[in-house]
Amino acid sequence: MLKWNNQLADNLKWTGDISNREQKELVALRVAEHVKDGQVIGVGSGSTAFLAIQAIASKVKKENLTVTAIPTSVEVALSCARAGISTTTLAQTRPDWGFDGADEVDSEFNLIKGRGGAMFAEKLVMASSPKTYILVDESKFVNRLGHNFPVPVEIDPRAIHLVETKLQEMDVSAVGLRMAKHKDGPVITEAGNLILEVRFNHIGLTTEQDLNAIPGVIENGIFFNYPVEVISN
Ligand code: ABF
Repeated sequence: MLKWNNQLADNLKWTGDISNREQKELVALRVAEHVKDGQVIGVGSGSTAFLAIQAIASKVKKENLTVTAIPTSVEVALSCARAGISTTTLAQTRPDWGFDGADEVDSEFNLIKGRGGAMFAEKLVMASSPKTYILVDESKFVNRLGHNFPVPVEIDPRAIHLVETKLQEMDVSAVGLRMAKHKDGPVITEAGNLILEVRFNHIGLTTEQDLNAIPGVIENGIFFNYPVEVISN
């Protein structure tokens, strides 16, 4: 179990801008209402999930509850530890339920996720949970997946040419390599992989599985037909 007992923790806070913060804080409070004593909760990434961790931590403290988190990234594990929530792993147990953010949500509650590059762990945790609350502000709703965001595809670096070639056989309009903020190198995931950003002309029923069938693809950011309940405002 990761325990945070270092003074540096006082400097740990969300460093990026949080867009639509007020709306996100409201959905964060709503997901905290679902927390019960003794539960194991899958914890997603992103700014909305970060705000939900704060809301849950405050409820846990106020009501003297015990909850355990299964975090979807090192950053999330640190946020949980900082908030006083202990963590475990999927290798040890499964979540009673989970929560996460999303980049796009369509009318059937299919999702695009992975702007933070953690979609592999996010999908593992979601697939292990009977239910995941998806916390979104209204800007995330789209008529069709792929409207605003490309699909992130995590690949083993050795497969970059193979995956690029295979993608050309799919209904794809553009492929790029996700670069670090200052464009001085590619983004490297926690597992040491690269992320391709793929624009599809159409995302259909089988696109998620078709992508994962390419050798070298670890996971992608399409979440089709998962047991989710959307919380928005
Ligand atoms: C994670 O955080 C990602 O899958 C998604 O890309 C992002 C959403 O972030 P935010 O809540 O900051 O909009 O859930």
